[in-house]
Amino acid sequence: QRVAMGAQAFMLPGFAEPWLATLLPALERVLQRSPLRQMTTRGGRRMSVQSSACGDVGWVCSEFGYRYSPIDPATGQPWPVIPECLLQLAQRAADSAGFQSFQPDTCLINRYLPGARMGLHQDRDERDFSAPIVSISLGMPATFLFGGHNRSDRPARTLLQHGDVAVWGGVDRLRFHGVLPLADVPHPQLGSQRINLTLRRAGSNK
Ligand code: MD5
Ligand code: FE
Repeated sequence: QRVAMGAQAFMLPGFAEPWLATLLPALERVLQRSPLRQMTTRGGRRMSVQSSACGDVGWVCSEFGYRYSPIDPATGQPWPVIPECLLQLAQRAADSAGFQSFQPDTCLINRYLPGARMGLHQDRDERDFSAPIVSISLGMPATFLFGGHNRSDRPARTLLQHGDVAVWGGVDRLRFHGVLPLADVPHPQLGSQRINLTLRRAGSNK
């Protein structure tokens, strides 16, 4: 099943389910090496989500701006590698949405606790906008806001639930998007949190 949200934006309900039994323990191992932390935006405000990453580079955000770094500033070490099962899931999802041979080099891990949100924004810190972005939702459901190419375009709302995968690329790659404040409806397995994994091709320069 594939639900179109745009010409090249798709929601794949439950697509991650066959991978969850291996994905969740693999994610725990990644977070033991590069723990979740709250980052500060360019404007000096603390983000309400907690973040980490894996891959050749990881997205880091500070008062000095946003960039992809090969080193986790919290540990001084390279980021953990992207687990094989996560890579495979992302590639299969990209294929299903019409993006062949997706080679992600980074996965951003965002944890939302009740009340956490993400304001409308565009993802434009990657070098390569030709690759899609694959997003995997785990834990509590969240209302995703899918806007247009202008911040003022009224966003559509989609519920993203445990195991859902979304893929954005091509003409939809730079659309504004965000997440409404998370309601506390504990998930049977993951409890009072939502974890979102976004796999991207940042185009590392290392
Ligand atoms: C989330 N995360 O649910 C979302 C899912 C982020 C972020 O937005 O930047 O960490 S990724 C949604 C996304 C990515 C790229 C393009 C579009 C949506 N889009 O065009 O709507 O934590
Ligand atoms: Fe985003």
